Amino acid sequence: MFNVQRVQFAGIDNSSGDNNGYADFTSISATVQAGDAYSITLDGAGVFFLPKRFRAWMDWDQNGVFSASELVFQANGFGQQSGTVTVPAGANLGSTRMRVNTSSLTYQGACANYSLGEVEDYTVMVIGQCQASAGALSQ
Ligand SMILES: [Ca+2]
Ligand SMILES: [Ca+2]
Repeated sequence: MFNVQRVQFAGIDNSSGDNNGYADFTSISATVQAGDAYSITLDGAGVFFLPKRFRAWMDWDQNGVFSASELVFQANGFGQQSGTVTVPAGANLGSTRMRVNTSSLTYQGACANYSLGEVEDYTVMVIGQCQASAGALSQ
């Protein structure tokens, strides 16, 4: 047991427990706006004396590859870890895959196979920057 226990990001709040290495939660989605920043919190379960390393990627260009520049979060410790993810102003709009992982002794890549940890995928819907405006009451 060494797994991603809970993922919170932009409306996603999924307490998944142990999914035996990998879980496809792409049916769960968050909606984010290009150019805006959102908090992310990842929690894990494991062995008390091993720190947990967390990473998250967003496939902003939707090319099916998590590149180094798409690593949006990285933190380690014994408890839950939080940070901020800023959606690039130029991110492609629409369905974007988010991948999170946890590992112990070293950080792992987005496509790594490794023994101690877990990987989960989610969907992030990127919408365009809101350009609303409103007038004031004048007399
Ligand atoms: Ca899990
Ligand atoms: Ca990509």
